[in-house]
Amino acid sequence: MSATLPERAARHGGRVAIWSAGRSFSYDELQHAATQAATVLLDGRSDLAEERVAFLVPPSFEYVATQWGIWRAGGTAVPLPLSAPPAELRYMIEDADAALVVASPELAGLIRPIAETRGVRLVTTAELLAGDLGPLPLVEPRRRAMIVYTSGTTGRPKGVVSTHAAILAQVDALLEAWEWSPDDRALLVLPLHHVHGIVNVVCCALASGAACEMHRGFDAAATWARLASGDITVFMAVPTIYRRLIAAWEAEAPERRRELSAAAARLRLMVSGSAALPVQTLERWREITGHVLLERYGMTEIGMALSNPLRGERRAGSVGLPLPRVEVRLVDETGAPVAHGTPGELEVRGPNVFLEYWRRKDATAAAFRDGWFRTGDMAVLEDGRYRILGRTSVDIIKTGGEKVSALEIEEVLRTHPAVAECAVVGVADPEWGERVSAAVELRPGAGLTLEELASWARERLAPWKVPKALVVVGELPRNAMGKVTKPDVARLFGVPNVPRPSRF
Ligand code: MLC
Ligand code: AMP
Repeated sequence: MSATLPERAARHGGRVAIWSAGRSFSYDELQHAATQAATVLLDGRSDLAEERVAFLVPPSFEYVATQWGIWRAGGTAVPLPLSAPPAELRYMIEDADAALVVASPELAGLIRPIAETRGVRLVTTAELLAGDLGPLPLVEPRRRAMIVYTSGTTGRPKGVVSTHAAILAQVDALLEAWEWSPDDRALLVLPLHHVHGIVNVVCCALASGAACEMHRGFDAAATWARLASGDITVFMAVPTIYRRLIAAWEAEAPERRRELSAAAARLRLMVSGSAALPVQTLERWREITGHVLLERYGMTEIGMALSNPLRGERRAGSVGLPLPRVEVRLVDETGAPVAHGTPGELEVRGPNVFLEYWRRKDATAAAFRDGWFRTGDMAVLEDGRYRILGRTSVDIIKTGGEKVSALEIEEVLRTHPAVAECAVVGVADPEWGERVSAAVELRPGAGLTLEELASWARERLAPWKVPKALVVVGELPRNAMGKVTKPDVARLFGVPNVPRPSRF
């Protein structure tokens, strides 16, 4: 088995690897560009020896050339979210202890002050891809390959470290289960700071010799145009995106609708994940395209774990069965397996599981029980298929496929001069799944509107963490111990909180 993805893809040669910015790039061109990038990153050294290289590059040929360049040079790739404000970028660069920062030329200005204060080298993708070709190190599969930041119940986002072997295990499970082939052409509209876009779409396409068409972000009209082109065979998205595609289809004239539906029906595979797919969305999509969306379940720490079948019955509301070589179990609070039909916490084991939270030994230790990774998701096995019931923690919110920590947002909101105390909850929402909502107690004499709070928060937090609703209260609801009761906070927004199972 090859050590890293670029080595695995070496045999695809002259085939098209990437469509980006209106042109195609072959696997050979990608390998060449990655070798150039690696040589520039190495700057005369023989091996980056897992040094972290943070990169801020939109989805494009340059993104993959940078990622592969980092891997070929023996470094650890740290993809940064494009729309995060400088404060968050700085946090990730510092936490990862990045020794190098790469940015596309148009984004370099944003990140230069951070690189300068940290005294690290900043290289643009233009510089990376203008270099010579030098000798490259041999990279063992067990070495660290990537750090993806993820929010948790404790403090600031943590870096999830995956090895080359874990990434390829995640890829291989999907290649097998979803029957990827060199004839596939995947459409990427997802961001490339998460495993959904990075692993499931880009790495899978490139490991199988398929082509990946990369868009800078999601746009409903542009996506429909490409789905209608007949070129695309594989599409993956979060439920919020399917909802927007449905709305765009419904806004079309009847004849155009028929064209779009007929073209979409010809795709080989359409997948939904990263958040629960509402049954109404699944049903409507089936009416429009004939596709029963293949819903699967995953997490940054493990890649994908459960999936409905490619062939055979896809059950609405279910996430199917374990992927090849992935083991799962449901346990009670003591770690004892629960009976069929009884809810339990989902635990995962297998070659797909991450190595560690970056420089957080305690958090890593706490995330495992007897060698099993504790997902923090509750699930139940019903009629031989798994169904996800919700999180064990009320403080984890999923909005538009982005996981956010209520506690992290609260910590930031508490530094607002008008805020005395606050509580953040996820409120069920048809568009976003859950909507980040803040209840605040104000300081004496202070006033605060949602617009004021949101524009202040936008400078400090990624857009998906910015509250979309605000209520000002005299006092937050608390229990007898003085602890804020989140279900009561959610009720302040007039909509019941998404039903969550009690811990057990
Ligand atoms: C953007 N906004 C969001 C948001 N994304 N708010 C809440 N939740 C989100 N996810 C903000 C915008 O900044 C903007 O703020 C307002 O909401 C509306 O913006 P928009 O232009 O309509 O949003 P858009 O940029 O189109 O983004 C929506 C989206 C995007 C759904 C396309 O969020 C997205 O790509 N989500 C997918 C994330 C993903 O890949 N997750 C996978 C995680 S891995 P304002 O203030 O300007 O109005 C994982 C494991 C697994 O979960 O199983 O896959
Ligand atoms: P992340 O930590 O951003 O990787 O998000 C992973 C989380 O997304 C999981 O722990 C689940 O809570 C949620 N998730 C992913 N896929 C699904 C799904 N199909 N149904 C319900 N929740 C999901």
